[in-house]
Amino acid sequence: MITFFNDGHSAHAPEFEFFRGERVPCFETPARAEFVKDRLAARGHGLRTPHIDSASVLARVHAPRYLRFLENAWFDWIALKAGNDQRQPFPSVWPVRSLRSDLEPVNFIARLGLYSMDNGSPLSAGTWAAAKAGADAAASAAAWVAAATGGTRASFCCSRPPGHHAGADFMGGYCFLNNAAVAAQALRDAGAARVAILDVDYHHGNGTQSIFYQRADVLFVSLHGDPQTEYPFFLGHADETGADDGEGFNLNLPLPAGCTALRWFEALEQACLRIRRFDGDALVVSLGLDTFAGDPISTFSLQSGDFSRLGERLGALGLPTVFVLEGGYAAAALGANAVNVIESFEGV
Ligand code: SP5
Ligand code: ZN
Repeated sequence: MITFFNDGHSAHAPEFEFFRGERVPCFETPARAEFVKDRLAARGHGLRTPHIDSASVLARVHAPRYLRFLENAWFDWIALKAGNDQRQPFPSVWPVRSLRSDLEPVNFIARLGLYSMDNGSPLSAGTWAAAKAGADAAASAAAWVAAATGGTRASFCCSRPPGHHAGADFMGGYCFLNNAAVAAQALRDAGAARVAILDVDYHHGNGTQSIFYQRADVLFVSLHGDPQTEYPFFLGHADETGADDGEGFNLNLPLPAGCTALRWFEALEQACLRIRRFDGDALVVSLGLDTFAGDPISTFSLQSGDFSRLGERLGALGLPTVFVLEGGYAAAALGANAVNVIESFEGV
């Protein structure tokens, strides 16, 4: 499968995040993308350099003031104090209920809180560059599929940082720019009247859901750990079905933490039935691989062979498809698991 690889990904390399009150090494590492790249190369999949500037699509998916903040965030941070280039900023205050989010404070950490849903999305010097290059990779993968003439094309956006927790105006869950939303919007702009998004990451894709919640032209379907116990906790319940024009175009299939692969595939079947009924022109798959049994922060139990079964089922939908890499933190297994999906999709 043609893969658009974000060569700029390694510019985003924060050192640590917080876990149980302690600083721990980041789970979302540059090595993740390199493991996938190595496996793709070993299996003979063509790697392409992204060639599309996603700026105009980004402006349709994200709020202008958030994009401005993110692009300048590291510069603003290091300008604050000598030595900040050796420190990571984290938010410490958030505009929850009754606080104002219409005004952008001057204080940098306050602005970081305004534009964050958690303290789990560490920034580094190259975060904007890496995230923007990732959005370019998503737009490029979408353009490749949109340009298909006869036959069904598919492409893979192999990038990090991931994107599905990022909303129109906030970062979260290691995500800054919503690559799956960029791919879906790019497909729409290229002429697809209706696009389905299937999110199979362990965590609910709250950012993607919220971006398209009021729209009927983009269906969002997600299977994920039940938000009652699993991150992102505050979205992803079954009663979230869409609003306004988008009513009926959002389907969440939360699953209990620790559930079996059998149960997961039953939910996948429900998801596929909904996607088939939607009858869209293209599919975007938010391909999180943290449903893997060996994942260090998740509780599902898919084995490497199950990712082949996933790819096969998605291939049977017969839709032009853009795969977008999301989570998955058992880094050394990521290559085999990702390649199992895309090869089985193509019937290899
Ligand atoms: C894209 C993506 O997969 N983002 C996930 C963000 C999850 N951040 C919260 C991590 C909480 C880790 N809890 C670990 C429990 C281990 N026993
Ligand atoms: Zn995840």
